[in-house]
Amino acid sequence: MIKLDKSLTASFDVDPQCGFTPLCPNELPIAEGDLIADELNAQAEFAQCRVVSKDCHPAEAPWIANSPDEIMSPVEGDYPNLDIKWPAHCVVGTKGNALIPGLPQESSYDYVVEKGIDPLMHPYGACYHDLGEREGTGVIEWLLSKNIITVIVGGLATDYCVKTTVLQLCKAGFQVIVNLAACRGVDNETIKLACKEMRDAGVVLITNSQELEYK
Ligand code: VGL
Repeated sequence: MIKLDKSLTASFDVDPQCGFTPLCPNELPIAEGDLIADELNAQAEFAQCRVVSKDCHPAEAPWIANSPDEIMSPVEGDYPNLDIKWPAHCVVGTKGNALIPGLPQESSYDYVVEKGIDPLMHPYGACYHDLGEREGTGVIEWLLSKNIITVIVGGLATDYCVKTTVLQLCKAGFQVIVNLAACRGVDNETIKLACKEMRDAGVVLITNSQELEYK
């Protein structure tokens, strides 16, 4: 069991958006991505505040794959803030951008991170707008202003945006707990690697929120 002081703990929902679920099969559907809301809500019970990040992408960008064979191929040209191509997803104003069913209204969150609107950047982590981690989104500063020590993280996808956000939070000095029942990932092999990378960085991985208790 992990004992948490609620007044020092935040809950962080990383990109829990329809565009990463089977509800939007033409975007980046992650198996069971739409089934994490209950665990995200459960982990939030242990936190004094709740943050959500959202991919807020434009409909057109150099990183958008125009055909299935382009997916995950490198982005050509001199774009330091774009790495590989993905199908269009989570476009602002579309269903893919919406939070998955079962979560609170966006306006009920204490802090909302919107990332990825600049077509020349495709960030994974929620703490920086760019892959070079120079331009902060403000969430680290906001968490510090709330005296947060521990952050419980869940969301989509374990092996991309969750992993990157978690490592950024670690680097910023927070104690990070990843709730695996509140996460789903793209690929089993990269999920395994992501878990190892997070553990090596000092992150505590839990199976589900029942491993949490109040101090
Ligand atoms: C994500 C791949 C591409 C994620 C975002 O949210 O994990 N993965 N864009």
